Amino acid sequence: MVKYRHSCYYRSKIGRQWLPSKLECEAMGAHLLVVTDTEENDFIYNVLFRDEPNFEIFTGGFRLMEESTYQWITGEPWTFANWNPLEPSLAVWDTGESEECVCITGQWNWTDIPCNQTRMFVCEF
Ligand SMILES: [Ca+2]
Repeated sequence: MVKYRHSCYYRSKIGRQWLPSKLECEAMGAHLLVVTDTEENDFIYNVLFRDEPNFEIFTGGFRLMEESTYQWITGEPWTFANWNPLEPSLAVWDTGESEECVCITGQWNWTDIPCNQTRMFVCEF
């Protein structure tokens, strides 16, 4: 658990699909990571995953299948994003499988991926 500004952050020990990740955070009284500004985004890279440049984690960013815009599970405004220039793609490029969950990657940017993929995740308190 790491404290930063007004929140504490918990790194999962194992990877899960997005929905079980969300539920595990909620069971702890937390929510999946919500990144609301560049300082918090930098904290994730510079502190939480400083020694793991290839990390990939689920966040609390998602979209409804019928919509093309993303939102945070907490309902906080979507005021900041750090998408890869080619993202969000909304679908897997070759299979067309829908992508509805936001993943932060070690390439210093975000991508959307299918929610049924397995990733580590961060809970925010
Ligand atoms: Ca994508």
